Amino acid sequence: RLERRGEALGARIQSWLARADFSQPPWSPTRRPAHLGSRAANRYLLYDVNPPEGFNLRRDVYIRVASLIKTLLKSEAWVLVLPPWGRLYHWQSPDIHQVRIPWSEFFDLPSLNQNIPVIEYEQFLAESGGPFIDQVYVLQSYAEGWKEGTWEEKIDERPCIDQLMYSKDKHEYYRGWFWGYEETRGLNVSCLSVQGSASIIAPVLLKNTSARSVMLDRAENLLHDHYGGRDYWNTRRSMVFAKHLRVVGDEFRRKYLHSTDEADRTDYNEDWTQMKVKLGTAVGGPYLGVHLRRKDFIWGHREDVPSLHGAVKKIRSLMEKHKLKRVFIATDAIVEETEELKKLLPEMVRFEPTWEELELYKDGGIAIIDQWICAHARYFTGTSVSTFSFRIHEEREILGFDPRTTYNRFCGEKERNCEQPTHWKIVY
Ligand code: GFB
Repeated sequence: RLERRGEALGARIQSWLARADFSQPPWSPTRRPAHLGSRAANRYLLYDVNPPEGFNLRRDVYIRVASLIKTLLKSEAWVLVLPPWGRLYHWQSPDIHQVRIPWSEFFDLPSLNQNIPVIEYEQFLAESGGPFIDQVYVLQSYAEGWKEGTWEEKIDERPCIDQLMYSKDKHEYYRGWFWGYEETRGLNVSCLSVQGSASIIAPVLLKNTSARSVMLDRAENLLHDHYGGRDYWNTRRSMVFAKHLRVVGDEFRRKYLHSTDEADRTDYNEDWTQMKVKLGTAVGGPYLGVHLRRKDFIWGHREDVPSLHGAVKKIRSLMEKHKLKRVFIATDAIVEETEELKKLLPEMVRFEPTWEELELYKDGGIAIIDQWICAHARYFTGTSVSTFSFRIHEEREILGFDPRTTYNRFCGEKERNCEQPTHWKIVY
């Protein structure tokens, strides 16, 4: 049965790929900006993030690196190599192969390519001549820290502060994690102390090195160029979820939550550049969407998370206030906790994948399906400081929801005055 599902999905993906027009990617040499002339072939930018960071912070780091690529493209033809997904701390489902996952399993590649030129790692291997990365820069902060009150943007080649996560093999190549691709080797590794936004590193890449492939490790050390600005939102909009995951989420909405795009006024345009909805026009499905982060947040963010009883009390009051009979809950709670939740809130609805579905979509895909369903709710409440909830906020902005139905969170048990997060506005 699993094989048949796999084949069906494979066939669907093949048919989307067949329909997509890759003959002229927006960044192909023939479409290069005239001022770049017909200069040498692409240079490749690769990156990775601190291993303990989760899926949704990594999605934010992509936005920062995309902004750097846009800066580089003003001078040279660079391509971003998408870092394969895997070995994430939170992806703990047993017996499922969760390394070297290409981006196309979670995101729509043609959509990403409409914003910046991107390729999968396997394509990089095929077209760059083998598993070699010419230069690895490990980004770090400054050993001396920064003096309060004197923030300045700077970048300098410095001795590595922490022990390098790369070691030399007998051929003098650097070996490291490299997203689970054991055969990949680095030719050169050095450390850069950086304090500033992503594009601060552009002059180093353009002038200080002629390496054709450059990897930035610990790329989360780069800040956003213009957080919440036009480029930020263009990149964020281009991160369209893979269609097969959206289809599963939509089917679930229709079947269990009486929610369809027509009735909810959440029409989706496959081409994100054409999707221009006004905030406040989306109505959303007749259910309350909830993201209840548990696991490591219970001890890691003790002040911010409610008890299960506290959460259910809040959920009931929101359902009453907004006259909603249904509630969809996305949560990473352990089985014992979900059992207790079900007892306290028997009407709750969850997306509970079969083992086959989990194997097919993986933990990342299930997280996306949960986010997609929460994003379509008439009213949403999430968990304070969870990037999982933040990404739902953004998805709802893109769909055209009134921010008042979006930026809400559970309060911690001891919080007296639980202020909701500041509203983010789309700035063009
Ligand atoms: O995505 P993420 O970085 O969000 O990590 P936070 C949480 C991971 O847990 C998700 C799973 O990527 C999912 O794999 N998860 C959490 C869920 N909630 C749900 C849910 O409702 N449904 C499903 N299907 N999966 C970060 C941590 O967590 O918080 C960092 O990753 C750090 O290490 C930071 O601790 C403060 O932002 O919630």
